[in-house]
Amino acid sequence: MTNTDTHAAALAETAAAAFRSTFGTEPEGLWAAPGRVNLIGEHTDYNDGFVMPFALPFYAVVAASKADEWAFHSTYGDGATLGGATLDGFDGWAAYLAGTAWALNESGYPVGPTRFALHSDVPVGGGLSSSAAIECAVLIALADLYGHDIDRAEAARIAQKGENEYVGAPTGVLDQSASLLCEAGHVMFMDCRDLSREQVPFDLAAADLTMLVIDTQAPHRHADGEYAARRADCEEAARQLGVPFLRDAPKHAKLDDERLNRRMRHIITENERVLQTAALLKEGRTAEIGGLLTASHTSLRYDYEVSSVELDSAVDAALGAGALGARMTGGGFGGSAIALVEAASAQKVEAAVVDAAAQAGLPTPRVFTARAAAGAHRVR
Ligand code: GAF
Repeated sequence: MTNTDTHAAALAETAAAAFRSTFGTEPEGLWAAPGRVNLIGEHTDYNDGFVMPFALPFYAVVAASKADEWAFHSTYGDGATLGGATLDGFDGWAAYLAGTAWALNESGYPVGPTRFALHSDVPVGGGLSSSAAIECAVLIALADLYGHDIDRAEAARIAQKGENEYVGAPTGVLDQSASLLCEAGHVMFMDCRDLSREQVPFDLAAADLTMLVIDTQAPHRHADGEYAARRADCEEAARQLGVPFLRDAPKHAKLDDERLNRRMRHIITENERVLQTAALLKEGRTAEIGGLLTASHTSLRYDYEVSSVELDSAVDAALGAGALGARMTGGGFGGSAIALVEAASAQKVEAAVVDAAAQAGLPTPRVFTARAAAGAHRVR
């Protein structure tokens, strides 16, 4: 299986056309980076724990050329082209581009003014990593244009630095690693302590299985503040235990504070579930991971408290209609859920999820079938 994608190539031609009409010249190259689903291992990344994402065939693509000034054009939003002599002061979507260039400079990989046209079909706000996809497309474009050969794991840390320090979102390294390091047809088991990883074959069709992605279409609510609060809880729990990260907490650790105890329990049990999921997949026992996915959701819902009424509706309806397992994926507070289903019951599960949302007066979810796609790559 090659690490290229015809869909990414088609999207990249749209970025190239936008580049030509905005700047009046051909771009020097086209680069693509995907969104992701995290199969399991949620909120473990900033606890030095385990994650298991795969790339989705939705991509952020950039057409880019070296230039005299920075210039950022996007096919979404108001169609404006933003830019200037320096990288200071960008916000909204442009901050993901400027912040990545800033982080490269800060990390000892100097890059100069560049023109970009950005196009993306990663659903914005869907919890499928639309921002990291932009960062990673920009990062590999700048590395190529300015002649830097950067190890992909280090590149993920650099993209994360841009998001943490320029954009100001205190996220972990899951999304950037997924976008840069995942391979087509595989799910990636990764240890966030050292970014060591293993590509595990993930051929659902061969097992007569389907994975549905259910984008609840619900806006993220309080996502930024609550995410930071969960991080702070984990740091406080680790401090009280006297360990560097909750990854290091003993299995039966107990804290007096009831809330911190629940946060800690989620991280400890979630790391175990990732290890169990990886072991089952490596033995070809894919259908048996369903219970672990559902247990992950229960833990995120009650112990970690990052689910939402829309995500719970989707998960409950999927399980009620016979899904083998279902859970929210990504940061939570809206966004997307996944459901592992026998291929023959995919339509029934999809109908049940849509029906449950309608009954509860929730937005109509967008449901599609996941495929483990190629990670970030140069298109031409
Ligand atoms: C978001 C963050 F960006 C990731 O770093 C990760 O913490 C995830 O939420 C939860 O697993 O996607």
